Amino acid sequence: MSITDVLSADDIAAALQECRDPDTFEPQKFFQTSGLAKMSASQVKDVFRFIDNDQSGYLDEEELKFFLQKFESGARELTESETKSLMAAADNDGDGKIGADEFQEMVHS
Ligand SMILES: [Ca+2]
Ligand SMILES: [Ca+2]
Repeated sequence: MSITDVLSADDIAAALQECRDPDTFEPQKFFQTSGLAKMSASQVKDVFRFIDNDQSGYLDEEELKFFLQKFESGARELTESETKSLMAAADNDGDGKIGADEFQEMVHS
């Protein structure tokens, strides 16, 4: 799939603009502005599978680093502290990776 199949290109551009500078990425703000927060649980899980580069069923820190680039290939990488706080925001069971359910709960929290 292409991310613009499920999200508006304008909304993605606006969400990326808000976190253009390093260490300004705020997960909830991004999910709101991009429109992700308004999507159904099953749509959010489609997006999860799209972000899960190696199709492992989990997002690890290496994949989270490239989170923004899954929305727009020219976007920046997340910094180490942004990657860690995104992981912490979703990783409810503390296993160091984000499953589809954890991702969906974070988006809709
Ligand atoms: Ca993975
Ligand atoms: Ca987890």
